Amino acid sequence: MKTVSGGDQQALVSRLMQACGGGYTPAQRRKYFITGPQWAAAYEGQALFHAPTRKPVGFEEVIRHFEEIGIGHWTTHDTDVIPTDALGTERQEETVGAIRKALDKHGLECSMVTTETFHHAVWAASPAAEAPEVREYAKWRLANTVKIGHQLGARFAVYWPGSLGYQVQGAIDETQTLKWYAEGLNHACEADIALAREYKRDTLKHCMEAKPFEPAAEILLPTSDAMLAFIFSGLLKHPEMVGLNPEYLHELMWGAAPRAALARALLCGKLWHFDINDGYRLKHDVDIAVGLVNPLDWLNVLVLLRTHGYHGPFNLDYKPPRTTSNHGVFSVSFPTAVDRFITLWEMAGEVAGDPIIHEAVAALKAGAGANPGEGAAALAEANKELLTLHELISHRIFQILVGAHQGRVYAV
Ligand code: GLT
Ligand code: MN
Ligand code: MN
Repeated sequence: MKTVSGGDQQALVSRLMQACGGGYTPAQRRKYFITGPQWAAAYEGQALFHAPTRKPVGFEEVIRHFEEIGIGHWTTHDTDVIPTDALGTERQEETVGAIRKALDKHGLECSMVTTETFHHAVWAASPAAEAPEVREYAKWRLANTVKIGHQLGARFAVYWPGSLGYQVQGAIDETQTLKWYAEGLNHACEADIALAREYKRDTLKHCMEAKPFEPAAEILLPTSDAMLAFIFSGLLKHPEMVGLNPEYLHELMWGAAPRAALARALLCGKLWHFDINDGYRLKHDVDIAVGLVNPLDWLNVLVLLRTHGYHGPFNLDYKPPRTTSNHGVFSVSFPTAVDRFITLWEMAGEVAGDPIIHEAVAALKAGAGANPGEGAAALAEANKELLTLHELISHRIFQILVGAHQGRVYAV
């Protein structure tokens, strides 16, 4: 193939995107409660061993591109859009005003706000640090984010305590640190109650997000299950205001089955928000876009969510790879992530309505009709042919994933 020089490269990418087909229109994409993070779109490709590969992108540009793509909701950290030293100043008010204008102009809504409590040096010992002034500052930051949330019309606030932990052992008291962390959340909820009254809005849904490691080596609330225990521990003054924002990859990172982790959150009535992405088990937080690594598992996750009435938000918390250009972030990365999600969601509807799966599940639930008093061996024998249906169901789900249920076969 002949070389592809500068100006021709975007044209090639566009032509091959067209050739891929299978895209949805912006109007179709907007029907889903999909949310696009400022930080994902503006991620420049940097990491501990990686220099940035993309140029900075501001919120106006992100919001404009989200409109073009058909992503109807936008999410942000406080410091994604307001520099730390401008928080609480006139510049914050100006920026919030400019964001509102941009959202209105492009027909987007801000659905979620979150406080950056991990990047700045002030959080070196976490927002629940020993120094009382750091904890006071953290409380102020959380309340300030809740205020920004009300000003922008958000319904959710997310808390990711990635720095709530330690690198070296024995330096902090875990029980005390968790109590201090609860004080921060309590402050955010109480500030929210007052602000909701002032802004004549409902209080936000406060959602905790777990990640098992990184950036702290050991994290005090490493899993969604640990967070459920924390929510119900008695430390929170308003446990009814606090739920979960699980992230698909963060559950995989500790070796969990994401679907089972989500099921536990659903059972507790705490699945309120969901960060969607993909990656590998027992590895670091690569934040690959949804469906590129584990499409079959993703399909099963969405079957669970569809059949239990969870319809979003689905927050595209992934990092466009550093090999993707600024142009590629909005022309390839975001639209294809959204389209894979929609495809998997619709397939999940096919799984949920599939007559073969229905009949198999019903038969399994009916059982063999044997007498429980006949003993273990007799019961096992009575049910053994029925149990082959487990594998048949799994095969059927695979068929739906690859379109074989619609007659897709290969000429062999
Ligand atoms: C950070 C983290 C994400 C969280 C964000 C919310 S920050 O990018 O890796 O998983 O959702 O604070
Ligand atoms: Mn996340
Ligand atoms: Mn992640």
